[in-house]
Amino acid sequence: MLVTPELALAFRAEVEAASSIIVGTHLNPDGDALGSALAMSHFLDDLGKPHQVFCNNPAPYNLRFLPGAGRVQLEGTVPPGTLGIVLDLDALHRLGRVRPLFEQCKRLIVVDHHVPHEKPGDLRIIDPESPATALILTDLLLACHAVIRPEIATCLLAGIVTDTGSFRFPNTTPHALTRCADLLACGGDIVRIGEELYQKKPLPAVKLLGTVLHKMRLELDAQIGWATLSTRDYAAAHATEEHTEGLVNEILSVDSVRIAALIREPQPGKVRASIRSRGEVDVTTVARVFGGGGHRNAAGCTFEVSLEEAERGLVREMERCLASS
Ligand SMILES: [Mn+2]
Repeated sequence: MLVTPELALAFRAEVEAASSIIVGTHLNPDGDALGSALAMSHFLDDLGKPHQVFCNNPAPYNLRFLPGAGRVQLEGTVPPGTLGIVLDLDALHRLGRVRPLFEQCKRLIVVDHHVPHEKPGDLRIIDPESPATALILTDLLLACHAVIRPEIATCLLAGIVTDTGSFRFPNTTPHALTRCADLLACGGDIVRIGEELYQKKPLPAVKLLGTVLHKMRLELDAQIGWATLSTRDYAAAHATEEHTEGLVNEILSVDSVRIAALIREPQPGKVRASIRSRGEVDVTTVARVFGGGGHRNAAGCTFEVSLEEAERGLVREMERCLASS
């Protein structure tokens, strides 16, 4: 395990010595990012340490239930001599617009589980093997003999649940499950987490899903699936771009489909595509043709052409990608 007593002591000493602290995480925060930042905030509360929480974006819809989600500030000022603590972040540019605040800090602590590219920070608590930053933080807080209140437990649990895909991803380790059991024992609200993250959507998102399923097209023995969403479709569902989240996975859930795409124009002239694949099929090759990128099984790109033209081009490249894999 990464968090040694020495590391916990060093962390504790940095925090004790600081007269003011700011906590931050990456832009467009997910459950691990926000859960970790808010758990840290509650921990600092318990130490009586004045602090502020900064992020490029406010808590997204599905994370607003996290205890303390309303604390997130989009801007502010930093007193001289401040200690910065950033979580779930491997490079400072991922702080977005709040980056200058953390660059003004006298000292910087980084708690993260990404493979480090840049190596910012004076004290780095990094474990690329760990499934979630929230898991590293759980170990750290326990090593600091912190009292894990139910609010803290819920934030940490939400982080681990999110980054392990609800314990479905290969990164679900025995240690992660053991710590989740500990967090449950501390009063972590796993029922609420399940409800808020996976069983609740705003009405426009559900309506948009209906449109996607209705408009879905399949080709090559239903190995390629896609749908387009026009500006008019968004308007009819009273939806915006954020309601698109996860919809492409519904197309990929068709058992025969090996490549899925959702091509959309939420606002006139703003055409984007999300591309997903199963197994060995590498969709970065598709995204790159249009100047985009991503990972083997999840990529994206933007277009300067009409929705119809983008659709034609993308389908052609998906066919090519499937033929070559
Ligand atoms: Mn994470």
